[in-house]
Amino acid sequence: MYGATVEPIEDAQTDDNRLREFEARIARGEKIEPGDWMPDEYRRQLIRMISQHAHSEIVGMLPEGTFITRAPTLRRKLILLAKVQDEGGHGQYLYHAAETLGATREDMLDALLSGRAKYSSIFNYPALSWADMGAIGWLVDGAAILNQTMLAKCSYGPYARAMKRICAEENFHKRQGQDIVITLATGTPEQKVMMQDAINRWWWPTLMMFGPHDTDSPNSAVLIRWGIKTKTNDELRQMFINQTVPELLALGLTIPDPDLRYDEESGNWRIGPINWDEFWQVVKGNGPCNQERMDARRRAHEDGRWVREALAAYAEKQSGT
Ligand code: FAQ
Repeated sequence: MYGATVEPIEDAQTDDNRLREFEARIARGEKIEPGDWMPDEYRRQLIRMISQHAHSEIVGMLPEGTFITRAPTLRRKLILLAKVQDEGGHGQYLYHAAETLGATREDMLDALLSGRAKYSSIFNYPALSWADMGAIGWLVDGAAILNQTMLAKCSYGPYARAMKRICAEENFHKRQGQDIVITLATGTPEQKVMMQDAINRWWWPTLMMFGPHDTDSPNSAVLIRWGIKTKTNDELRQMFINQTVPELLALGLTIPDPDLRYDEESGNWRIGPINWDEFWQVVKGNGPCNQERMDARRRAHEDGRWVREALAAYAEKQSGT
């Protein structure tokens, strides 16, 4: 009875001390590693974010994957094939990073395939023409790079290290997107129309990718406190807008936003209102391609069943059990 009242107080004191030391380590810029003590909420937030990120990479293979057989030249086909394959690799690094926190691959995949897990809203939009490969590479990978360059400095070692490697590859992805956009925007009148149409369709969904405004972002405060995020959703979105708008305008393309204006005083490009109803509909599963994306992932998982079973049987045989 006596022990039962004393122990929780000691535990609470120990946890307070551990939390102080944990936060001091983050303040010193040290990385937190898998075996280190960490608050349960830090672990939960990281598993949530890293697994969503992994799912996004895997589902993100689908919009561009549909164009591998329709690339206009062999060279373009090889580049696109390599890019889509890279995204699959990114998913693997990220699932591994989440596993270091105790998440299992089976649980994460089950959450995705049963529709419980979130993945980036952007991949629920269709790729309709070859110009979309340019728009995805420049806009979507460009947005992902800004977010991931921040995450490469995050406090959790395995996530930060995965991000370093991923960012190097994403830079190549963005360049191939820019190359397609420049080719089409400076090509025939039909190519310019096709390119503009793709920018018109991908612009707003890309801005939504950064997540809700800071005032509506419940996770940001704790992520920033513990050095997982070092910039807010709105800060990164503004960086992306400032970087991308002048580059697209310089190519003679337009931005599908009648309210877009340059604010001399702050040096920022200001945009019109984002359609958050559309964003939440997509996040809730009602976007243009949510059903199609999930069907494709479930089919791929089923098709791969024999490989998983063969590997498990081989491992069992090797271990002699
Ligand atoms: N889509 O409180 P916040 C790529 C959810 S990788 C769907 O602001 P947080 C590479 C959010 O989960 C792209 N859901 O959330 C590539 C939360 O719900 P929850 C993916 C979204 O975590 C390129 C709720 O809204 N990148 O593109 C979205 O602080 C080309 C409230 O939001 C990452 O995952 C969204 N866009 O900030 C691949 C990076 N935004 O979980 C192929 C890592 C928000 O509480 C081709 N993740 N939600 O139920 C992050 O940096 C953050 O999680 C944010 C959201 C910034 C996405």
